[in-house]
Formats: sequence, structure tokens, C-alpha cells
Amino acid sequence: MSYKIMSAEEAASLFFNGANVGFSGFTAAGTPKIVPSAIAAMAEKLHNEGKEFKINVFTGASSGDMLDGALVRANAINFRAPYQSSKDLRNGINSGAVKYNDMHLSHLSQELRYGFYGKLDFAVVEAADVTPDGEILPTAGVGLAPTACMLADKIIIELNSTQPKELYGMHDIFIPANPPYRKELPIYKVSDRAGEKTIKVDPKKIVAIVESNEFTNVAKFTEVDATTAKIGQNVANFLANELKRGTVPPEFLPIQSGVGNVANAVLYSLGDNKDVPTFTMYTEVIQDAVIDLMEKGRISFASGCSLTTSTDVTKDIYSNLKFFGDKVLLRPIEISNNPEIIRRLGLITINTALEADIFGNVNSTHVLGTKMMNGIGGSGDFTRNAYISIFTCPSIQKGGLISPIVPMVSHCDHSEHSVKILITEQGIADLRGLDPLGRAKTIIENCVHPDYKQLMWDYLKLGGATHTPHSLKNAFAFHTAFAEKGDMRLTQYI
Ligand code: 0RQ
Repeated sequence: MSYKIMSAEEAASLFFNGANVGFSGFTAAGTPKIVPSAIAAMAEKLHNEGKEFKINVFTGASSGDMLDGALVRANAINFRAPYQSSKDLRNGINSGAVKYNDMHLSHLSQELRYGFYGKLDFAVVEAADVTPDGEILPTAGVGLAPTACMLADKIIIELNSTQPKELYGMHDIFIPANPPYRKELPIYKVSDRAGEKTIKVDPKKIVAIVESNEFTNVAKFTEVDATTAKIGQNVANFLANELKRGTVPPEFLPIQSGVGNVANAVLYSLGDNKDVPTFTMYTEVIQDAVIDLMEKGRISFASGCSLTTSTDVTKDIYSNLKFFGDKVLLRPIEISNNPEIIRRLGLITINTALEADIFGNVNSTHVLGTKMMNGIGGSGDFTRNAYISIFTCPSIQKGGLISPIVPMVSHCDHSEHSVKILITEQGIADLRGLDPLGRAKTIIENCVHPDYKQLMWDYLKLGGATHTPHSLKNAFAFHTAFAEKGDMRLTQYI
């Protein structure tokens, strides 16, 4: 079948107010660019004419600025799920302009298939290639593209000439059946393939091909600083010790690590640690450090949902696909983050806490309990099902005005039941097998910054003799001190 080639503007004109739209991609990788930007431009034009136009945006996770940024600046997003990390979208969410449903990333595809969010009108998918019989070759980020293509009435392909056709073979596309017909996922080691190399659709649903030559630009991470380096070393030392005492098998276990500078530092420390054998990754985002360690022979295989590497590193991968082709698999988000696989493979998961409390509860999402930062992302998928779940954070933020470790988290994403290890640059709190008081003592002793230690010991006394010694009157004293005086060190108990 031959497809209709359209400009981004013509394709945008197909969209209507209130449409449910599923976009491919995960982070900036694999995210369509010129079609969402054209939808944003059309929205602005319609608004100027006094017409209503907003769409409901479903993605794999965060996207690029030409999607989230452009659409929110045009006031064109009504509803958004499941994760974002855009400054402008964050402002839109926190001002109430955008309805944001912060979700576990592994949930959205199946919940779309279950029909929880109504009918999907459009799928917009960035592709490296598309065949006349409807085989779509995704690019560097898959996200929820397979499910979006399966459900949408109409598919628009953004065919990107900067994405090599040699990516063929790097994807593992699998859509689990809906219950009660779902079977086990046949992935027993990180490199196992469960599904197909392309997304197969009815070619009649592809209503437009939009040709693009927009490269996916991702900025380099900032250099590792002393704090993140120390956190990284603490994680590596902890895992080396687990290997030594036999609580982690000698073959080691696959690693999941979050995104950002701490995750980069952790991976480099694991790579440098002679007691840690060459390892594999079963994760969400494959970032620069993974590629570097692969080239050094320290990581042998990485399974993820996206290759979110900085621009030069991506170019290097694309010119070396012979080397990387059999070391990387990109899967849909519900497979990269699937609880069944995470539990079976025994992942060691490492994620970042925005805030943690002395009893081991973690807030990953809400600044001071009310303002959305990014979202829970995959941290819940991985943490809840891990072999060992680790959270890291610095012991102070904003030059010491904020202690990310507080008496009670102001919002709870990961409860004390799921969080096994907490690590700051100060040290390691191993929470396994401890009662609440034991957890509190270990966290205060090992992870809290010296400026905040006495305040924490004093808090612990306020709770009296009970299972979880909280003082409800003072549980948010740190937060209120920051809100009123701009410094958590000025906390006073009542
Ligand atoms: O503020 O931006 O003004 O400098 O929050 O903090 O230390 O730079 O941390 O960028 O690594 O993000 C949890 C948000 C951490 C992220 C979070 C302020 C701080 C700074 C950012 P500035 P840092 P990071 C899935 C992995 C959820 C999703 C997830 C995240 C800014 O890791 O979104 O886990 N996680 N995905 O100063 C007030 C506090 C604060 C605070 C920090 N307690 N109170 N402000 N800040 N702590 C798995 C994968 O495989 C990818």
C-alpha cells in the first residue's frame, strides 16, 4: 500500500478539540517533533479565532520540548499522563491549567487497552522506516507506541531521516494479552527477546506520513560533583559488600538505575569497583554512562525503553550499530518496567528520592508536599518488585536550607514496606529486618547531615513509647520551618 505524504501542518489539521492522542517515545528519544509542534501552532491560531482546542496527551514518559513544551505553551493540553519533566508543563500542572495523572509507567498501556481512558483517536509515531504492509520501525525510544498503534483509529508516522534503518533488530515489540488470557512473559535473562522487531499495524490505519529531519538533541550531564561521587561510591561499596557476604549471587544481578547525575555517578562507581563483576542492565533509560561502560567491557547487555544519550554519544552509537546492535534491546514501557520480569530477574534497583523520612517512606514527586516535580515514573514499578531496592539523595539541598530527610514525608510514593536501603553521601542505612525505631536510628546515624542530626534525635523522643514514634503535632515541623523562615534548621517543636 502507498501512503499519503503530508506536511506537518496538513497532518495537524486532522486533530480535533478533545482528541485522545498517544505519542511514541520515551524522554526526547523516539518522541515525534514536528507534528506536535504543528498541532501547537494550529491551537494558537484557533485560540486567536476564539475557538476551543485542547488535546489529551498520552505518552510513554517525559517527551521533548517540541511536544510537551510546545503544546503547553500553546495552552493545548487538557489532560496529560503518565510522567513529564518539562519546566513549562510543570508550571501548567501546578497552576491547574493541565490535569495531570501521575502514574506508574508500566500501567498506562494496559489501562488504555482496558478502556479506562476512552477511545484513542490518534497515534503519532516517530519511525526510522515503514513498509507498505504496515511494519513500523521505531527509533530510539518506544514508550507506549505499540499499544497506541493497536488502539488508535488513525496513525500518523513522523518518518525521521536522521534515524538509521539499521536500528532494525534493536527492538523487542510485545503486547501482553489482556486478562484473563495473559500468559507469562518469556524473558528469563535480560537479553531474551519476547516479541517482534517492528510494530505491525493495519496499513489502512496509517493516514499520513510526515517526513522529518529533526535530530533528537539531548544535553550532556553535568560533571559528577563531590556529593554525587560519594553517593555513587557508597552504592558501589554496599553492593560489593553484599556480593562478599553472599546475599547477592556471585554472577551479580541486573541493575536498574534512574536517570540524572546521581544515576550516572552510581553507574561509573559500579564500573570502577573491581569487586563488582561485569554486569547487565534491565532498566528504563539507557544513558551515556551505560554506553561508556559497554565500550569498556564493564556492561555486557542493556535492556531498556529508550536510548537517551547525549547528541554526540547517539551519533557514535548510530555509526557503530554493528557493535551495539547485539548488546541493546529497546522494549515497550510495559515490558521494560514489567513487575513480573523485575521480580523474576531479581533486579537491584537504584532510584532518587526527593524526600525520605526517618522510617523509610519516600517522596519522589512532590516538593514540600504540594508542588509536582516530575512524577513517579518507573521508580514504583522497580522499587516494589526489586531484589534489593535502593534510594539515594544528598543529605542537604539548597546549601543546607533543606534536609531531604525529614520526620515524616510530605507525600508518600514508596512506603517503608518497599524501601530497603537508603544512601546519602553521609553513608548507608540498611533497613532490612528492622522495626520502625531501628530504621529511624539507622537513618539518623548514617544518612542525616550533621546540621540536622540533633533535631532528628529530639523528634524521635517526642513520639514516646509506641510502634512508630511519630509526634503528629510536629511531624511537619521541618516543612513549616522552611515555609515560614526559609530554613529547616530553624525547626522548633511544640
Ligand atoms: O532544585 O532544580 O532548583 O536546583 O529539586 O534535585 O538533586 O538535582 O535531583 O535532578 O536527580 O531529581 C526525585 C526529582 C530528583 C528525580 C527527582 C530540589 C533541588 C533541585 C532537583 P533546582 P536534584 P534530580 C525511573 C526513575 C522520580 C522518577 C524516577 C525524579 C531539584 O529523580 O523525578 O524515579 N524521580 N524515575 O534543590 C525541596 C526537597 C528537595 C528539593 C531536591 N526535599 N525539597 N526541593 N530538591 N530535594 C527509573 C529509570 O530507569 C529511569
